[in-house]
Amino acid sequence: MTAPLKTLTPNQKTFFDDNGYLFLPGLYNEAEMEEMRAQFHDLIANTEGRPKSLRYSFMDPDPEFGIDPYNPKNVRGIMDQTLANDYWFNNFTDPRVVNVLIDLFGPNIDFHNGKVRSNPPGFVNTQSWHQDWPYERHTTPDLAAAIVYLDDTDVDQGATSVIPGSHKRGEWKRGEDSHTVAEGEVDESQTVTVQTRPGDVLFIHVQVVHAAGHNYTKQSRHKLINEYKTHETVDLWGNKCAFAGLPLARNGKIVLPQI
Ligand SMILES: O=C(O)CCC(=O)C(=O)O
Repeated sequence: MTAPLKTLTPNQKTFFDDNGYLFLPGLYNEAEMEEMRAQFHDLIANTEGRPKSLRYSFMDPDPEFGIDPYNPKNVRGIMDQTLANDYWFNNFTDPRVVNVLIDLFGPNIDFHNGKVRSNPPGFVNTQSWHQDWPYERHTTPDLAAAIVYLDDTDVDQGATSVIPGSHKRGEWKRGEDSHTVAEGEVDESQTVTVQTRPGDVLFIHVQVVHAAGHNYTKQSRHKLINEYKTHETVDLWGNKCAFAGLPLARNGKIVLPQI
């Protein structure tokens, strides 16, 4: 007998199974986003004195687009933002997100890793269409990323695009020596760009083909990407990221309290 869904509707679950992604608008409300954006600003503006394994990357300012004061150092990414403080610990262990993962994959959920992808003004995405799978192989593809949007995104404004149903083909042909999908494999007419508002969350299956967009605006755009896996699937990549394998749900129940 299948377990009753904890938070998703049957249609949402079927949509994810069929398409490999699920868009949940407004998972975080306005007040929560005000706090998240304030915490995030602190994270990207005050980069000194952080745990060493929290790794920042920066983009050279684009003279045409300038710098958004919200992202004064032009941060373009962070690995293991989960280590920054209790707020960010609570963020990746949020039961609302973990319950979605239970509905999508089953009762036993572990953490995989957390990162920030920022698109400063003038950001050009050079990583083409890809599946996350070749970057993080496991015994079975039972992983998904939850992408939390801190800003409005749209075409050429940092939006993420996906190819619905592409996870059903398993691993796609890759370019030589590359983790990204081989040229000519993607039919652009099949792609969907997900427009977002702050507080929206996009769940993407580890084998769904997707791509980040460019940001040809003067506003910096920011995404948190926390990834989750079933307890049963075993890491073959050698995941050394913070909190890798941390148990989050067992037998359909959240096991970690919020701090
Ligand atoms: O930044 C995005 O919109 C998507 C990020 C992405 O493609 C990835 O981290 O694999």
